This record gives sequence, structure tokens and C-alpha cells, in this order.
Amino acid sequence: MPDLNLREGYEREGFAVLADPVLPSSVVTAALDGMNSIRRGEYDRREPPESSLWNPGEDPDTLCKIEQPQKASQGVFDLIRHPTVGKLAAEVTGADWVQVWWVQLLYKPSIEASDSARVNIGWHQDRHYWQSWEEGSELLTAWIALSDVGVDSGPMRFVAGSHDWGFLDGASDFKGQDVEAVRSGIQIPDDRTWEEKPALMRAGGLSLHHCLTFHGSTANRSGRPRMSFAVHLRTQNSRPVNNERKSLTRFIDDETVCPVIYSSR
Ligand SMILES: O=C(O)CCC(=O)C(=O)O
Repeated sequence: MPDLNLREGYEREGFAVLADPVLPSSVVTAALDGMNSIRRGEYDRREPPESSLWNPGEDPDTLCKIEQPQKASQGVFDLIRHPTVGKLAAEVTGADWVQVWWVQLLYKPSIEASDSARVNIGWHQDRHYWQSWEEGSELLTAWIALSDVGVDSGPMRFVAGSHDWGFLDGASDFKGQDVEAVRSGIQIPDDRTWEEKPALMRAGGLSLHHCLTFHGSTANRSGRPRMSFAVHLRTQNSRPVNNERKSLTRFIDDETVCPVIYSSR
């Protein structure tokens, strides 16, 4: 039975949070092993991840973001293709088909107060970075927690209802470390307010967010790493620009990288 409250919340706020674990702990544990191996540069699947901002051996005290890690780890692949992820994405969107099209490994170390500027993720709409998709494409993200995410872990913060503000070109800055400065550059529509909501969850929980929902995060001060995968999804209502396969859409015909994780057709 679809959870209508989940869908209603997603449509109203532009995100939904499943705070309790929805994925089996064995799947989460295997993905965690995969994450640790990839961070060491050890791969047990087809090939290395795609070119990334962070590479094995680099500074452990900065945000680690690795592109397409499912290519390099069976445990990660099994997590991102878990049917629960597809079912929940279908529930919030009403879609009859869901595919993973890109994945990012995100490891945010816990750091000292003085060092906050190295791990922040500035406010952004994902759509800004996803111009390989035709306008109006239905794109969303499942952010899967591999560690408990509390208020002190530098959780993702969503701006409730901002998916209805339209695409605000030029306002996004994922790399912007001064999050207040990024925020001051965002033109909030006259009849709207900026209301931030943290996505708190336990390991094995997840959030889903719309590609126009503003979000960002600040430092992790929990004393433990914040570990997750951002799994970028599309529904049947999406198409690459000119139907070309390039840049971020270049893997979509390869289901060993971009599995279809829901279909009711
Ligand atoms: O992990 C974060 O704090 C932000 C991740 C993000 O921007 C995303 O999943 O779209």
C-alpha cells in the first residue's frame, strides 16, 4: 500500500525523511565495507570510480566525495539498487519506473571547531549541476545514511517548499564554504519564507529530495564520521538533452552501473 502521507509531504515540502532504518542491516554493513575499501583505493567490482574531487590517500580531514562508487564495490552496488529505494522513490513521485543514473559517496569527517570551512556544502538546487537532462525531467535523490545522523553530525538541511520556487539560475554553490554568503545570494520569492529542516536519521534510513529543493550542510562535530551515499534517480518522465548520452547521462544504458530499481509496467 503506498504511503499517501509520504507522497503528500514530498509534494508539499520537496523532500521526505525516513528516519528509522528501511534497509536491512546486512546490506548497510556490506556497503560500509565497500565505502571503506574504496576510500583505501581497493576495488572488488568492475573498475574504479569515475574521476572525483577526493582520491585515496588525500586529506582525511576534508569532505570526501567519490563519483560512481558502485562501479568499484559489489556492496555499494547492492545498496543503491535495493528495491526499497526504488519503491520509496516511486511512492513519493507516483512514478511507474525508476532508474539510478548517478551515485556519489559522501564521507564527512568530524572536525574541530576551528576547521569548519573544509566540509561545508553550500546551498544549492541539484538541477543547477544536472543540465544534461531536459528541462522538466523528473529527477530526485535518495540520500542513504550509513551512520546515524544527528543534529551535531552536519546533517543535510532542506529548505521546505523551495522546490516550488522554480529554477533559480546562478543561486547554487555546492562548493561555497560560507553558507550564509551563499544564502544571501538566493532571491526568495516575495510570498515565501526560508525555513530550514534538518534530515536526521539512523543508519539505514534515507531521505528523498526533489531536484529543485535547496539544501546544504555544515560541519560535523559529532566525533564520528557522517557517511552516506547520494543516489540520483530519474523516473519515466525524464530525458537527456537531445537524447544524447554524454556527461552525466553517459552511463544510463548500462544497467550494471545504472540499474532500474522500480518498474510496475
Ligand atoms: O551530503 C550533503 O550534505 C549534501 C548532499 C547533496 O547535496 C545531495 O545529495 O544532493
